[in-house]
Amino acid sequence: MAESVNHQEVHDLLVEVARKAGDMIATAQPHINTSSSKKNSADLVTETDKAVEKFVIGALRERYPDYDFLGEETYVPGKQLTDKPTFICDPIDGTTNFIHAFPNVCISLALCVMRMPVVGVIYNPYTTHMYTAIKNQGSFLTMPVRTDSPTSPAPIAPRKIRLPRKQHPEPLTGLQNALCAVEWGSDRSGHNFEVKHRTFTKLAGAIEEGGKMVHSLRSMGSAALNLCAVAAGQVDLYWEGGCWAWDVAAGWLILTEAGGIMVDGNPGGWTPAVDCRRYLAIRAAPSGQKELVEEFWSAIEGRMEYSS
Ligand code: LIP
Repeated sequence: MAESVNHQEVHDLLVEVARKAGDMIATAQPHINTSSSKKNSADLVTETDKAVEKFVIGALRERYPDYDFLGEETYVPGKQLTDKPTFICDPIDGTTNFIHAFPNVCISLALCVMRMPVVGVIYNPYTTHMYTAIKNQGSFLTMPVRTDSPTSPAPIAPRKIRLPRKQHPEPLTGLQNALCAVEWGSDRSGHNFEVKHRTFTKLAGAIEEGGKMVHSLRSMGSAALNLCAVAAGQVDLYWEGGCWAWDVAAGWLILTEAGGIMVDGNPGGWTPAVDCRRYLAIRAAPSGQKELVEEFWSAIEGRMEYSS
C-alpha cells in the first residue's frame, strides 16, 4: 500500500483543499464568546474549526476513501496512528490566535505512511503563505511578492522559494546565540507546567545566574507555523510538549526536507514518533545541530509526561 501512494497527486490535492479551507477561515468572524473550551479556558475550539475539518474529511475521503484520517476535532482518545496511509489534519492550528484575530493561524495537512509524514502542506490564509514538502523532494514556501520595478509596475505574483530561505545557513553556535520558539500550551498547572516555566526561566536567564541567556523566546501560538519558521531558518529551534500529531506532522516534514532535525522534547530521544507529544526542532545548519540539541536537553528542568 505504501509504495502505491502518488505523493505528487496527494500534494496537489492537499494544496487545493488547504486553499479552500483557508477561505473558510479568512471569511469567518470568530468571537471569544462564541468559542468553546475543551480541557480548560485556554484550550479553545470554534464552529469554524469543526466546519473546516468536516470539509477536509469530505474532500479527502472522496479521492482516497481507503486512507485513514486523524483530525483534531474528530479525534477519539486512544486512537493510535497505524502504518496505513493516514491523513492528519489540524483544521485551524492557532485557534487562540484565530479567536483574537491575531494572524498567526494556519491549516495543517499531512499524509503519513508507516507513521512518518511523506507529504506536508501548511497554509496561513491571512498571509497567503503556503508551505509544502514531499518526501525526498525538498520543502518550499510560496508567497506573494511585488513584481513591479521603477519601469514596469505589475501586480503581486506568487513566488515559490526553497527552504531554508538562506541558501547557506550559518553554523549553530549554542543557546547563547539562539532565537527559540516555545509555547505555554493549555496546561497551566501541575508537573508539565512546572517543567516548562522553570525551563523558560533557565533559557532566558543571565549566564551569571546559571541561565543560558538565549537571544530571546518567541511564543507565536501555532506549532505548525513554529516548525515552518524553523524550516525557513527564521528561528533556531522550537521546543514544546503537549501538542499532538496533527499540530506537527506536516511541519515535521517541511522541517526535515529543509535540512532541519526533529528530536524528542525530553532529553535523550533522537528518533521520536510523530505522536510522541514532545518535540524539539532544530534548523538546518552546516554544523552545531547535535551540540545544540545536547545543550538544550541539559537545560530542561525535568521530564515532561504526556499520554498519547
Ligand atoms: C495549538 C498548538 C500550540 C499549542 C496550543 C494548541 P490548536 O494547537 O499549535 O503549539 O501550544 O496549546 O494546542 O489547538 O490551536 O490547533
